Amino acid sequence: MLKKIAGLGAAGILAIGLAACGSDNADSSGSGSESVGKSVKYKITGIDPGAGIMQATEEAIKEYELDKWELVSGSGAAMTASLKKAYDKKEPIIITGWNPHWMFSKYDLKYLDDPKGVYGGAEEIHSIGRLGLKDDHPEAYKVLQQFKWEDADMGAVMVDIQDGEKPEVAAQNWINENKEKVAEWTNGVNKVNGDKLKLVYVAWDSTIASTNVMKLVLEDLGYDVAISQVEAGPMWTAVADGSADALLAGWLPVTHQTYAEKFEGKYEDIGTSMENVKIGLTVPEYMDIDSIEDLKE
Ligand code: PBE
Repeated sequence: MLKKIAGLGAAGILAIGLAACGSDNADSSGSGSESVGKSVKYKITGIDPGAGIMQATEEAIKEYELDKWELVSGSGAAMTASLKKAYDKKEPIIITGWNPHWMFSKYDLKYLDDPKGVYGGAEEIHSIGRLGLKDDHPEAYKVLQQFKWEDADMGAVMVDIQDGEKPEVAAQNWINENKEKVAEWTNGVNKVNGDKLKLVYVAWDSTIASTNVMKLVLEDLGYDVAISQVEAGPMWTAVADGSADALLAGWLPVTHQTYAEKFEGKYEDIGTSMENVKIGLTVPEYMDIDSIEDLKE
């Protein structure tokens, strides 16, 4: 397959293109005689419209002047299905990726460099509670404050679910294998007697993992926990208006900045459950581009 063509004149490109690929000079690696943009029809495959990474990507399209490009929304599941389809055929694809995510262990992927810093740097995942949660449910509040784990922990739950396990079973498996970690979260926490709690979450694979684990940990302490799946905006709204007790996927400072600012003063930032998480445009390693700036060509 035709690889790098830098340095060749137009006639040379055409000749090689014809020789290598017949009359069809589409290059499936997203490089070579065709621009990356053309090879993916100027489409970035995104997720649900309310996700912070979608807002950041719209911003990136503006900042990098990717005038011909379009961000296509869908869902996390639809995006990973498209990724699998492209990857199996070594076709080019550009997606909105984040860590932790099982896709990085399943596929060889890379983030595109973001020299303008649109996607922020090292993000953190915050646990966000409604006002008054500390007074009403001090034991749950303390667990959320002590809740800290790492990429590999969440990754293990995600991979288990991806391999076909039910989320609550995958969560229980992780808890069984990580009793010391859970003991740190529940250190000094007293049992309760059936107090009701409601966690809201979005169907992002990472958040499905954390929410299912926390549900089981709180239930083990005697809480009666409901988890409710919503969109990103409604997730923040529910905590801000008190109709839910907490959310575990507050990605800050950049990813959910808009929500955090919109609801400032109406929620409590309880603590950070994970550091060094990341969002960004993501492509398979086999694609011959490295930077968002390469999308301009
Ligand atoms: N994510 C996963 C979310 C936060 C958690 C990166 C897809 C977002 O973009 O809002």
